[in-house]
Amino acid sequence: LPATSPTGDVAFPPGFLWGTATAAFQIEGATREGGRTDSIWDTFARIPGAVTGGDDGTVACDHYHRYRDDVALMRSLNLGAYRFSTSWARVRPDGGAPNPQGLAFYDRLVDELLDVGILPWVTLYHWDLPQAVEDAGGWPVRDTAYRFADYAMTVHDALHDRVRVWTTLNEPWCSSFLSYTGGEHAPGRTSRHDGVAAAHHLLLGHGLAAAAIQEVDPAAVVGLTVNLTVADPADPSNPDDVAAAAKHDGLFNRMFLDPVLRGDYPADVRDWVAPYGLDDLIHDGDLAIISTPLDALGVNYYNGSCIAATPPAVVDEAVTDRPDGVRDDDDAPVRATLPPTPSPEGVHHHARGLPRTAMGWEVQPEGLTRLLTRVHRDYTGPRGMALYVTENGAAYDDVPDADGFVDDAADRLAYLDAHLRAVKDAIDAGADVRGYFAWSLLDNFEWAHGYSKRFGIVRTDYETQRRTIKASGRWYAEVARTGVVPGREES
Ligand code: PNW
Repeated sequence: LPATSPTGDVAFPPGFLWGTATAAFQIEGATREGGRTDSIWDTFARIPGAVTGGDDGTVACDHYHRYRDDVALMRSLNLGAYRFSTSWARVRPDGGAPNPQGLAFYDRLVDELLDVGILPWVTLYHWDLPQAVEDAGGWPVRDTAYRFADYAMTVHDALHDRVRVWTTLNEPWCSSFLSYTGGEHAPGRTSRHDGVAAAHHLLLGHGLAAAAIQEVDPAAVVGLTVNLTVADPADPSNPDDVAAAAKHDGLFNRMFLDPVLRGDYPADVRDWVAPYGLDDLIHDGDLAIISTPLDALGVNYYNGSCIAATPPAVVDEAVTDRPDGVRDDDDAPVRATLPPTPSPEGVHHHARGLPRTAMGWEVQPEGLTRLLTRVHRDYTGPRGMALYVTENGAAYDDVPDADGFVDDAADRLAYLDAHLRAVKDAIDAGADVRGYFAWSLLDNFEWAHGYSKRFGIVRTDYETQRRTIKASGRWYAEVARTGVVPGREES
């Protein structure tokens, strides 16, 4: 496997975009400043046991006040692009009228980025729905799609003179199934009906916003970011495992890719979710809106999936022994090993003994090569669309020295190195991949894990808010400067 063996220098094509990614709720803090009101993550974090350590987003990385320093940090890392999200609850508090103070923050951030020559890559929704919109029904309600498109245009109006790249949603699988069916993310519901309805309305909101931006701004680069996996059968000679892997691929990958890039839900997916009411949710014209032609697709990849039709013999204690109490009921069965929850009926995740990150996620870089090659072949290539890896990275249990420096050469740096080699393998195989964003610029609020999981290439000291570039960050700065992943010594 060329992607995993430490070999020589790997040069990326000229113009390849090097960036890092963050999300508003994970870094901004200042949740009660500048007119912002609660999002579903503010509310969720107040539920005892919902977030590890009782952590919340009140301060986070204090990026709202430190954005100038953070942009200077990005400049010192030689980054060409910065993927960040805007907070709906800051821009339209309570989902209501536009808030000039909220917009002014993103205005300043964009100016600061442009001043140092970093491309602003705006994501309009990274999971922080205004609580008031949730109170009106949230994503399972059709009206939320229209409210999202309206909010999207508020941001576009304010920034379009300087922002060219627009991503509507980050990871609709997470904001539907992980949030409304798995109960693991805000708003913490556990209903398959709600998950399916949320998924359709997220896709509808995506299409409405994409079309509205394109109509007023033909030069805009408009895209969607999805989290994808490669689903491999545990036993390729067992037809039940093969079918279970296809089901996982259907409900995790194709349920989102097909309507957007092929104009319809796949037939097998329609059958699986029919009991949860998908057919009634689809109004005439929805699929045409959802399949609005896009300029780019963002792919987030963290791990592959090994799928079987039956549970593994040994249940992973680290996962089932949840300190916050397992929220499983008939609607959301307990997961056997590894993410994601919820698993559809007859879909079981097995561990393969691959190395794991601190999230418990298996490290499988060659999966990224196969994934990008497949997405290019089946979805984006025929449409002439560009692919970007909009997130990839790893949490590890960092041990800082007295100066706050983290030597993560053996884990996070190695993870990024292996995955970048995998991206290059996909490019060599013909996939039109034009950029890569490391997740994340900074250690930040890792959702239900709070501050206990660190994904940054820069360390955040949450006591002092001091940022210290890790070994992986120094390495990535060189990659971004040279466009070359340097050869590694065999250890
Ligand atoms: C992504 N899963 O989340 C998000 O876009 C980031 O905000 C987040 O910090 C990062 O990855 C690391 O977790 C995911 O269960 C969370 O399959 C869970 C899953 C996938 C993506």
